[in-house]
Parts: sequence; C-alpha cells; structure tokens
Amino acid sequence: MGDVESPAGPAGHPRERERAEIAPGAVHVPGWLPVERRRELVGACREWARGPVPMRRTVLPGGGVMSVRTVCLGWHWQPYRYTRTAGDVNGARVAPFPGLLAELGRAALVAAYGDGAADGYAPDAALVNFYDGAARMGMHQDKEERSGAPVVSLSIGDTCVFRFGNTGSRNRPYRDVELVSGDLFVFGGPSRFAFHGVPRVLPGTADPASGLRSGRLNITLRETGLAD
Ligand code: MD3
Ligand code: FE
Repeated sequence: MGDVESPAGPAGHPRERERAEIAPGAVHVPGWLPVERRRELVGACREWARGPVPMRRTVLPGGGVMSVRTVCLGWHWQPYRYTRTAGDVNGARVAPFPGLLAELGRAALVAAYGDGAADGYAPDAALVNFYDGAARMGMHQDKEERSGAPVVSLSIGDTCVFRFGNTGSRNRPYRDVELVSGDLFVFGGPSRFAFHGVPRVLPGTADPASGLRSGRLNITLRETGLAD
C-alpha cells in the first residue's frame, strides 16, 4: 500500500472492482450489498424456495429444461409471460412481492444512478435464480415486462462470468464481466433490452460469510407494468 493510484489505476490500466458504467444505462457496483444483507437474503431465499411455488428448473416450450433453478415472487415468470399462478409448476398462487425487496430496489437505483433515480420506481416481480457449478444461462432478452423501468440484479455466492451483449442479436459484440458476491448491476435506459447471459459459474469462489457454501444466487427485481 502507500502510493495513491490515479483513478485509471497504475500505468493506465483500468482498476477492477470499482463502480463502472459498462454500457449506457448499465451500471456495475461491486460489493454493494453488505455481508449482513447477503446473509439475510440467503435465508429469505431458502424460505422462498420452499413455496407456495417451489423453486424448480423451468421447462422451455421446446422441451428443454433450464439448468438454473428459479423461484418467482410477485409475478410468476414462465416462458414467455407473467402470471399470478404457476400453471407450469403446481398451480399455486405466487408469493406476494416482499416490501423489503422494493426498498432494496429503490436503494439500488440511487446507488447506480444517483439521487432521484428511484422516484416512482416500484418493482413488483422478483426472479430468484440458483446456479450450481454446472448451471448456465444462454443469451436472451427480458422483454415480457410492459415497463421500460430498470432491472436490478444482485449476486450472492460463487462468482460468475456475466456476458453483456447488444440489443440487436445474441452474438458479438459483448463484454464479459465477473459478478462477485455482493455485486449490484442495474440495467436501464438503452441497456434494458440488451441480450445477456451467464456462460459459467466459478465453483469454490463463494464468500462463506454470506451463508452459501456453494453455488450462486441471483435476485433480479423488475417492474412488470402489469395489473391484475
Ligand atoms: C439485462 N439472470 O433472470 S442477471 C434473468 O445472473 C437473468 O441469473 C442472470 O438474466 C443471472 O433474466 C443475469 C443480470 C440481468 C438480469 C436482467 C436483465 C441483466 C439484464 C434484464 C435486461 C437487461
Ligand atoms: Fe435475463
């Protein structure tokens, strides 16, 4: 330690693990979630995973099964729409959207974009994704929402490689960014409808203090723009 580095980092190399705008409207805030909040969220996710709609692997219309396990809150997502009941799982009504996640989502927007960014932001759906060491998520867009509001993403547990692409196709150009336990990523503005995916998880990289021994949790908060 000792020497003060320039914002660009030593010898002009970009420093990692600092707030970064990856593309217009796409802001990465490393380590945003305090370890205590990570622990709380891991505990809450364990409860949410039990039901009323249990966490499961989503079956795609072509018969494929996702490797990621998912449970939804507020609205149930199934390919490719939101419903209040999980007709593709057990028919139960999805759990209500927790007030604590709405507050967390607003705080996340302020952290990413600054004061005032959360005015009027009212996320009403959460997808909780669990990745074991072999799980992946292919390049896709999230476009079932009827709202252009930003999507908030929180990562806990094992580090993953997150691939952030463009709005035109699932192919290049894209950027690969490591998402580490505690990281926040917000996708708004022109980035809201960009293709993105998770090509791999890096097993053994979780911070045990967060309460996950292995695997990765990702919580995304969305405004669906839907009403009952
Ligand atoms: C960019 N989840 O749940 S989080 C998803 O890590 C999803 O589990 C991934 O993609 C995960 O749909 C990536 C980052 C993310 C989430 C939603 C987005 C990026 C996004 C919506 C629009 C643009
Ligand atoms: Fe997505």
